[in-house]
Amino acid sequence: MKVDVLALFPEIIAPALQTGILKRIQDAGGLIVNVYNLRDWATDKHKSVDDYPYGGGAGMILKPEPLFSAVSSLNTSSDANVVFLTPQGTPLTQPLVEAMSLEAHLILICGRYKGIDERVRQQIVTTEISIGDYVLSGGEIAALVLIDAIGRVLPGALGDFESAHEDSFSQDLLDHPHYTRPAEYEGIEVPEVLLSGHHENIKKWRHGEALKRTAQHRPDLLQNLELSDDELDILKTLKNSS
Ligand code: 6GU
Repeated sequence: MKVDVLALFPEIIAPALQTGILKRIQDAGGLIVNVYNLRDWATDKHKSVDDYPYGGGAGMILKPEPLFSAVSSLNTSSDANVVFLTPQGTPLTQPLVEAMSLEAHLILICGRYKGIDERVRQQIVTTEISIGDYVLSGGEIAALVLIDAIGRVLPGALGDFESAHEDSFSQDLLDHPHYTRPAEYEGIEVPEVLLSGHHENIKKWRHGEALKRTAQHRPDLLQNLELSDDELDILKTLKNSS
């Protein structure tokens, strides 16, 4: 997969790509990321990429010309998914990440200031994505979030391929608690079932804990699930204890 990023602050993105799983998948050839400065496509002598909004109001708008020429120089075979990172976009979810991970070429447009000229959105943007209901100062960090989330599900990214499928959200529930050694820390003990070696009981305990956490932190996720009687019983004990 190839990802081209158009940004006003490429230096926010480039260093983060040089670490961990993102570096490994790039070194293995599974992912190519190029980060470009949109200013390289500015046409005037001041290299300006933004301008005042028609109709007035606060904030600056990214001009159409640099974005049109940058995208046409990067999208030579016209088959890229041109993604605009914006708080007005479709909320990013794990299924959307997995769908996007199957694409061959993404061009990510990072906004700054008030936004981009609407003609860019209409004519060249194919997907608009938001990473959550809050406002960032620019799309660079959102682009990084998207690249990280996609990178880790690409084939070969995780040493243990299964671990991506055991993730929180791959089963529509939040993750269960985890423990490592020591078995007792400052008097706080690891739940006994985890030391029992009884795989069936461990699996049951983990599922129950995942269910309880989801009910406490993200009850909205349970609306999408058909819960078994056993699962409903677990949630009932939660209600009685709180
Ligand atoms: Cl994609 N961009 C900005 N600027 N703010 C955001 C966002 C994106 N997603 C959530 N907030």
